[in-house]
Amino acid sequence: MKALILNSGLGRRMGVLTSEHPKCMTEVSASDTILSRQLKLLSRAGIKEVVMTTGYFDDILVNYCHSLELDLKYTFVNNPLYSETNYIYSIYRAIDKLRGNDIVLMHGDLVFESSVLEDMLEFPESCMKVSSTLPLPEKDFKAVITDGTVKAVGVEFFDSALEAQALYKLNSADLDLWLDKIAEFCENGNRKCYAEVALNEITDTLKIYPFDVKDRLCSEIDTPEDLAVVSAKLREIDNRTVYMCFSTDVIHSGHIAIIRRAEKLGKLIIGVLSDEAVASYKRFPILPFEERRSIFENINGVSHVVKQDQLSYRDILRELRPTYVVHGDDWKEGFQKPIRDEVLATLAEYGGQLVEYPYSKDQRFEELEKLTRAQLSMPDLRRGRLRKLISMKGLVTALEAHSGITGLIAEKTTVIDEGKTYQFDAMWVSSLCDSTAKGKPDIELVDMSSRFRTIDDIMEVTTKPIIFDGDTGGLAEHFVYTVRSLERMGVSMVIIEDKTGLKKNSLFGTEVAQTQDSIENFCDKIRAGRDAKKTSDFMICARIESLILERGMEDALTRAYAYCEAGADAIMIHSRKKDPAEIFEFAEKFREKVKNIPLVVVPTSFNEVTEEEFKRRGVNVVIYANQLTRTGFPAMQNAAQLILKNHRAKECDDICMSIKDIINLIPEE
Ligand code: SPV
Ligand code: MG
Repeated sequence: MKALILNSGLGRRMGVLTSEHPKCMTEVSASDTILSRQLKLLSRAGIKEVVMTTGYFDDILVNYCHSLELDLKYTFVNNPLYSETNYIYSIYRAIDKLRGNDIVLMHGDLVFESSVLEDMLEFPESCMKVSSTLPLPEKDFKAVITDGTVKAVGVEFFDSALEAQALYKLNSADLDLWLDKIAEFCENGNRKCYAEVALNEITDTLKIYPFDVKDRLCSEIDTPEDLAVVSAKLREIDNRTVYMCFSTDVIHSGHIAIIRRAEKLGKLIIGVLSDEAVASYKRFPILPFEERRSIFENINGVSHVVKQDQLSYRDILRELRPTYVVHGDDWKEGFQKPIRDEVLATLAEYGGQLVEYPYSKDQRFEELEKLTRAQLSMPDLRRGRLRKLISMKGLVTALEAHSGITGLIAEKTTVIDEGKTYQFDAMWVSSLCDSTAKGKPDIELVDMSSRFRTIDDIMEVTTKPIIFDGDTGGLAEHFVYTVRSLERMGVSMVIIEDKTGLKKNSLFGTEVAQTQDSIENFCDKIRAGRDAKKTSDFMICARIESLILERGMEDALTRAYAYCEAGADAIMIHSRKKDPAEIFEFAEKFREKVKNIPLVVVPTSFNEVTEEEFKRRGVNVVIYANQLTRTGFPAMQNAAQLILKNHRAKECDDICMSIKDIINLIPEE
């Protein structure tokens, strides 16, 4: 593809502005002339060769082009009769340099925005710039459109016409036909008409399609007034900003392609999603925020990088007010749709625009993504993630899981509310629910091998961190083996409670006989566990039963400090009261002394307190300990009763998941 720029004319209507150089050298901005802008845009669009016709101030023009030091090869063709012929003759003189090439043809006084050229070059057919939104000019070019193609170009046509400019992309076969006609005209002495007069004679054989740029800038400069209007528009274009947000830690060619397109729309600002926001909807980022930020900072064409703290774009768009937001069109459906809707609403507040490009799936990227997910489920990567999430988010949530399927529910359930996405951060393998699933009481009856089997089932199909309910931890001599096994499996935290003897579920409180361990014994157990673990990732959490057993706040706090001293990585305080007052009091007093050790709560009874309030009060882990079990079993009992009552299954169909859905629930890998 070559460019043909017609620069033989003088541009008398520009007055003094063209007294020392041709019109194309008129400045349109602080850094560019009409010509330097054209040439830079051509070069950026990948054009390597420019044929330029010259006339007035020929030498000045040639020297000027070379002085720009662009990566372009020039062929200058002088029209010695520039003052008495039209550009039809200039083109005629350049015929040898043009035949057989695809070309983009433009008048030397044309100023257009980069996307006009880029998009035109991507248009598959020969085409001419028109605008369906601009009014028809009185004296300038218009194109008559019939049956979807350009039938005639000239200043005299008004019917079925659109505003047009001498900016064409011509495939070589079409160009050659036009050149033949131009040659015929010039050789018959017809050198003063527009080249389009020759074109109009052959529009039955040569199809030129209208390329509608609507309101995008593509104007010629004929007068100082035109210059003022175009310069102002260019200033507005130069001030345009584009915003894109990325969460990825693997950049592929599809991302680069979309960045290339985005930067052409204006100054490109990249938002990089914070670790917390990524973890909330996707998967734990392999590369932390700072790394991801520096990758984008080093991509050519990126003006600067900002942090986007949440999945919602609303706040950042209100702050930056970008002219455009660019995104792949994949978010029109699915879980990102509400975010897109919110972007559209926010852009509408100030007149911004959403630009969407077709989303290109990249096979290698998908494979990498799959691999990354698989890696995240591996013990070494999974184990440390709870600690990281706590320090990243301040407060993490865990949902009970007692099987592969409940693990998948804890892993995948997503809720989008007001542009924010919510998922559970971790899973709780409860002794109550694990025992219940096996039809056994919660009295440390289910042995460790069976409990480990449950962990294994969950681990096989999920990636999120696991918190294991270790009951009393058993004897200190046994606990060290449990610690090592759990750590090896990739469990992130074990919680052991300071009870001894036959443990009963805490929610019985003092209704059943339960013995609290001595501080000394329990501290010994914590110390033994601490010494047994091999990594700092693995956490031992000491659970205090003083409030459950009604031993008072002082006892709870004394134990908390002692357990921290003994090396507990976290403290869990439990209560079975509906009123959260004692939990709040504990949290407040504990935080007065201990700042950095995470605090865990299980709000089964005090369930009116929100996560936000817990966070404010210094809690770091909220465990929803049994809700899947407690909702699942009544549904199953109901189904069993319906079948028994009706002597058939039809009546319980309405409450059943379809066979198709159940089959599709778990996709094969
Ligand atoms: C469990 O879920 O097994 C627990 C929490 O230990 S609680 O049932 O509240 O004691
Ligand atoms: Mg338990």
